Amino acid sequence: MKLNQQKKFDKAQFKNNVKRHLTSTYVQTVEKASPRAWYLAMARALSELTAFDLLETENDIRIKNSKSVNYLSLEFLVGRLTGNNLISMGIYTQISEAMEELGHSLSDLLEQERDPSLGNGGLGRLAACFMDSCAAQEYPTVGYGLHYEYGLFKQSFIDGQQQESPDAWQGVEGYPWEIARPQLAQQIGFYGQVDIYQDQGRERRRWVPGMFVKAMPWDLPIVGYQSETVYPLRLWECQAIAPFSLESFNNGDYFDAQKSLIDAGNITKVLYPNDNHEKGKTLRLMQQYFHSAASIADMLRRYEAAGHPLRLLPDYETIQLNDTHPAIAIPELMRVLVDERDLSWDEAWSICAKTFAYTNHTLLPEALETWSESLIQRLLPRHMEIIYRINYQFLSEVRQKWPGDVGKQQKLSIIEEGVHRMVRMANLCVVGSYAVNGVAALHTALVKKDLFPEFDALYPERIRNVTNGVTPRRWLKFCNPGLSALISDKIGDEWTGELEQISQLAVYADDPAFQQSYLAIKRGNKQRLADWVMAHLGIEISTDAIFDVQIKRLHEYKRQHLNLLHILSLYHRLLHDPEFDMVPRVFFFAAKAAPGYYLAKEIIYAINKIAQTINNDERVNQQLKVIFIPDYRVSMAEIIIPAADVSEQISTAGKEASGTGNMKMALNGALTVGTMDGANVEIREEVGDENIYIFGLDVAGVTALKAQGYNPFDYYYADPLLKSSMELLMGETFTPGQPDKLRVVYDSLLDGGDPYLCLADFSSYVKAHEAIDAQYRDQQGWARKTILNTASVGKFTSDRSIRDYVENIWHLKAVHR
Ligand code: 26Q
Repeated sequence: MKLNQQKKFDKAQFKNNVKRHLTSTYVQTVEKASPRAWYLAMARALSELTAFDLLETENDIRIKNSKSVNYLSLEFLVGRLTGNNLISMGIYTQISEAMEELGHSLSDLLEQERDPSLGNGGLGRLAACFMDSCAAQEYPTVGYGLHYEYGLFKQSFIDGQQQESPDAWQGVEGYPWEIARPQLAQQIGFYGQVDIYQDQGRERRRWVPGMFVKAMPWDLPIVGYQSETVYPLRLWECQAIAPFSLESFNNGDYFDAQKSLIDAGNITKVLYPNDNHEKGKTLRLMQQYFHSAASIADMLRRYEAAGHPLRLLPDYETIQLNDTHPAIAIPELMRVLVDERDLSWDEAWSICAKTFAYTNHTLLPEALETWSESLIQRLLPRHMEIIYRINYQFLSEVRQKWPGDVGKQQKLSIIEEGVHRMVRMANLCVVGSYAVNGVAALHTALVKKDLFPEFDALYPERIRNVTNGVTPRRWLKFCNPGLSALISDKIGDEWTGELEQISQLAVYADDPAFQQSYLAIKRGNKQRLADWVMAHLGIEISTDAIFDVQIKRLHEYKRQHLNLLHILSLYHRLLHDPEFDMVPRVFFFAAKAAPGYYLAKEIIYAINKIAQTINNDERVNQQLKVIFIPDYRVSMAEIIIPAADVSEQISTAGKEASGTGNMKMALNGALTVGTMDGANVEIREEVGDENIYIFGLDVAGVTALKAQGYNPFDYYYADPLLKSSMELLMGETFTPGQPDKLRVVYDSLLDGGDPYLCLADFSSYVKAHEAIDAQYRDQQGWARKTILNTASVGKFTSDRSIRDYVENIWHLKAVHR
């Protein structure tokens, strides 16, 4: 790998470029420019440097003649680009000097960048880590996503209740890293009808859309770590084709003409804020089709320009579907091949079925996407016909495999029968893909056993595992410079490109000097977080406390309310048990709730009210504090994760597909308290049972308990600590003057049946935390465990995940520039 940027970097010229952007792009004088303007000018100048390599990569004839992956995702939660791209380009120090000479501190300027909030959570962040790893290892890649005007909402609190406000992430000045590609714009149709016509004696079909919009691409440069490779993350923005339709304008239908304008602007206006929940709105399906159609058209444009015949498409292009959100790409590619490129159905299907691969990210039934047949029929009439035909052929395969078994046909059919017929997008994906993967070993096993057992029988090799990973560049090197330097000092810096090397640290786990350095760095990171909390929330916390962290979207299955019950149990014991002694703890939460998810919002409210009371209760607040960090986002994670002592991964077994925060925190030396769920299972395998706190029911235990009939009251009455903790939720302890305001949470756990088994796992969870408390008192033993966590999680680099995709699914080769 080369360090080309470093070689060709010309500091004087760069400084001139920054000043040029400052004055001509952002129209501010060098003397009076704000820090934000300096950041913008700097980022623009850097973006220019990468644009050159982006074009070079794009035009590289070796890439045109190699196989590429097209990563289709409705979300890419990339995080701030500037700091990371500087590290990848290898010019962090040079730029820091250059900006210093211009009178600015680089780290201050980096704080000016807003997070591009183009994703909800895990799935979107995974896509971003994957782009980083593809670029670092130079596997030809194009990421395709949407250019939302408003990303995920910003979160604030009024009296503890979540408030949402729109996040115009680009700012008024525009986002300096993006590059407009108007030459690559596409036209996308909606609605209309299907025409049947004769062509040389053959009956053919053609979709005549009733409305068109323009898909305008914006490229974000994904810079390969220490390489000259820059791949595009191509984000489509929806625009109206023309200011308005002249014809309807002339007819006097001025308002109708404006309507197309308004509709078009709406399609990429805002990211849907649901996480692990589907809500079938027309506009969401329009987003999905808009994204798929533009991406398929762009892929074919590149492919055809390279001059290869269509029948060889699967040898040169593979399309990875990030969950079912881009599933409509399957019938779209069929439509283009059959209707527009004149291939026979069978030729087209044999191409399609070797091109698509699908990643499943959830087993939750409420998150599996279905769309009403009548909606698809209206919006995309030709696609509906194609789906019927795919299903017809598929069901004949099912009949061959299980003759006479109508039940199997009903269960596997892409169309769900009923009063309202629905299209099952997951079934469409499994039928239309050559590979289907789960995202952690346990998850994949459950996909085979519970979600798609018949598909697994019908297509035995199709379902496989690729365990998720995270990029060590952002999630260690960049966010934890102290620890990174310490590691590199001991084992060199190869680990940034090859995280498996980090296992060499294990020999230092018992070395007292190394332990001291390691703990000192952790304390420094905790101080950085404590300073943030003081500056932004005005709450004082001590770095002597254990920093206990749960940061993820708010969802019942993730059980933030189990964490809360544990906190209530500590509060109860501190107040009522004079013998009780605990190491001071600060519990950190950060979580956004989908705006329509009532119980999730009530849980946030409960955490906030409990935090307020406890933090102000002089009797306990030297030992116990609760901090809810508002507006969780990638840049906030970069501050919290390096400061974590304890990582809460406490979902009901079988519900969390993988988790990736668990990997980031273990890498940064936090000890996991977790269930046998998702990737926790593999983290335990790697770090060893002594270095992780596993508690609660496993999948078999959950299944057995549910089968026997779970009654939360059994646990409630049998465990006095649980009962006392729960009872704190009643009355007005945390909501003075407003009794029973937290009752919704209490009720969900008792009358509501506690669907995620919080009460069943409570006592085992409390015990795990007692063990953590005891271990923390022995700092040497703690240091050993935390060092061994860092040293043992090399497997969870996204570089390894991508190599797994390459070897087992994509079958493509790196092209080194
Ligand atoms: C669907 C339909 C309509 C609107 C929105 C959605 C939607 C959006 C986002 C549905 C689901 C998501 C996101 C899911 C997600 O983030 N899943 C997580 O994926 C991670 C990466 O594989 C895993 O680590 C997590 O376990 C999984 O929950």
